[in-house]
Order: sequence, then C-alpha cells, then structure tokens
Amino acid sequence: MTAATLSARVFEGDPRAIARAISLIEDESPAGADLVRTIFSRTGRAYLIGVTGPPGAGKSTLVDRLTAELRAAGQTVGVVAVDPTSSFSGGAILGDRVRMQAHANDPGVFIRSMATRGHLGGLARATSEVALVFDAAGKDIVLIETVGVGQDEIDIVRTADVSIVTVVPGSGDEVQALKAGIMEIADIFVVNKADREGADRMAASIEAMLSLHAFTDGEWRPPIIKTEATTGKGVTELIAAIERFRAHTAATQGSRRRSRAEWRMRELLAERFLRHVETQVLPAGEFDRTLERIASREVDPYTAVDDIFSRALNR
Ligand SMILES: Nc1nc2c(ncn2[C@@H]2O[C@H](COP(=O)(O)OP(=O)(O)O)[C@@H](O)[C@H]2O)c(=O)[nH]1
Ligand SMILES: [Mg+2]
Repeated sequence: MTAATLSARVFEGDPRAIARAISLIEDESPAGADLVRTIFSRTGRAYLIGVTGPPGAGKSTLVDRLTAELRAAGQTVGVVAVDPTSSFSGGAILGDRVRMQAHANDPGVFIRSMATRGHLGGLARATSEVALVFDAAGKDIVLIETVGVGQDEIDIVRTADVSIVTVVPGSGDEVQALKAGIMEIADIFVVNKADREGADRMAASIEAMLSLHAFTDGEWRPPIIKTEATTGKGVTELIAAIERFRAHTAATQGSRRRSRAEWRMRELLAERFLRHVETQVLPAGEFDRTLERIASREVDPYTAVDDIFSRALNR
C-alpha cells in the first residue's frame, strides 16, 4: 500500500490503517517516515496527555478510567502505552489486553502498547509519531502512558501537551530522589491508591517540595489530585485539573509546541549526521578503531572529532 493510500485511510479513522501505520513507525521503516511526511500537515489538533510514574502505580488503570470518562463526554481517544520494562515479562501487555477488551466494541477508542526495542531514544520518537497517527485519524485526545521518570521517559513525556506524574502512598523517598526530574515535567501530580494508608502524607511531601519553588505571578502551580483508579474516585477532579491546565496554557501552547519541534529537529539532525558519518564518511570499522585509540590515549576525543568533522565537510 502506498503512503498516500494508507494515509487516506488513516484520515478516515480506519482502525486497520491505524494499526498498519503504527507498525511501520515501530519498525522504523522508511515507509513509516513517508507516512509521517504525508500526514504531518493534517495534525496538531489532538490534545496529548502524558501519564508517567513508577511501575505498579496504577497508570494503566487510571488511563482506562480517563478513557471511559472522556468517551462519556463524547471525546474520541487514542492510547499509547510505552513500557520499557515489559519486553520480556509481558505483564503490561497482558494488562493492556484486558483493557482493550473493555473498549473493544468502541470505534472511538484505539489502544496500542509498545515495548522497548533496546534503545529508548527511538521509543520517544516512535511515541510521538504514533500520537501523530492518532491525531491524523481524528482522535480528540491522545493518552500516553510511560513508566518512570528517567531522562528517556522525560523525552517521551515532552511529547505531551500536559504531563501527569503518578505516585502512590509510601513512595516518599522515591519522590525525594526524583525531585529534579519530577519538577521538570509534572504539570499535575496524582497520588493514586488514595484508599491506602499514607496518601495525605504523600500529598503533603509533594506540597513541601512545591513550596521550595518560587512560583511567579500567573505561573502554573501543579495541583495534587488524589485518586483511586480502581474505583474511579478522583478521576472527575483529575479531568477538571487537565482542563484548567489546558485553559491556562492555551496562550503558550504555541511555544510549547515550538520547543517540542526544536527538540525533535535537533534529535533527527544529530541522528542523521551521525548515521552519515558512520556509513558514508568513515570506512567500515574506523569508528570502533577510533574508540580504541581514544581509550588507549593515542588520540584525544576533541582531535578525533575535529578530524571526522572536517572529513565530513570536505566530502
Ligand atoms: N488499592 C488500589 N489498587 C490500585 C489502584 N489503582 C490501581 N491499583 C492496582 O495496582 C496494580 C497495578 O496497576 P496498573 O494500572 O497495572 O499499574 P501501572 O504499572 O502503573 O500501569 C493493579 O493490580 C491495580 O488493580 C488504586 O487506586 N487502589
Ligand atoms: Mg501500565
């Protein structure tokens, strides 16, 4: 199928075309890149909601609740669950299969999980491109579920218009340890499993962390929402918080999308240049030999890069 045919069917919201498009993107095939080229101008309409947090925090359960609530409000939803830890255990995939059943007969929902293929950088790009596919297919909301708050996950979350960081009672140490990363990405905090002992203490420790930051006038202060994803308690409040954030950032959404574009451009350009160097500029094996020479102090990294760079430019 040509990119044009496939994209035409994606625009119609055809689930099989969506599935096919996502597979092409996952495989990092040139056909996937062609598809992105074809659909890109018709994207930018969907609102992207990122949900991150440690394994077992209840993200999938929460995403499922959010999906149900958004559907009830008449919104169409695409879900992409990225789980770098699930490639072998299959646990998350199994959970997702159960979820998919709940929405199986609803054409307004499309759920897809992706496990890591060894390099998370690629996963971040794949995630944002899957979001583009949902967007092109007319989904109003794209929910992106991802595990953890390491740098690579931060890159995934950066894809979103709003980032929700999910924690659970009793993980206060975790919050402390991840403070810097969390502050950077959280637009909304969720303390899930609020039915458990210690939810208020958890909320208070996030509050204490926030109070260290001097919020300027009109700056968004991340709210802390307590939820019980299993029963759905607090989910209405969470949606309300998302809507408040969306309204608050409506004026600045352009600059958020611009910095997202900048990040992707830099990444693609760096990757393209590096691939060019590795495949076109250096003879086979030279990259590795250069690493050896640096390791054995025969050459320093700056000189090595100067040399490669000038050879790349003089071709
Ligand atoms: N007690 C309690 N359990 C929950 C809650 N939310 C999720 N769970 C359970 O926590 C486990 C992990 O949930 P899951 O959504 O798969 O977590 P994820 O790894 O963050 O996606 C499951 O057994 C859920 O049923 C909650 O609010 N309270
Ligand atoms: Mg999950």
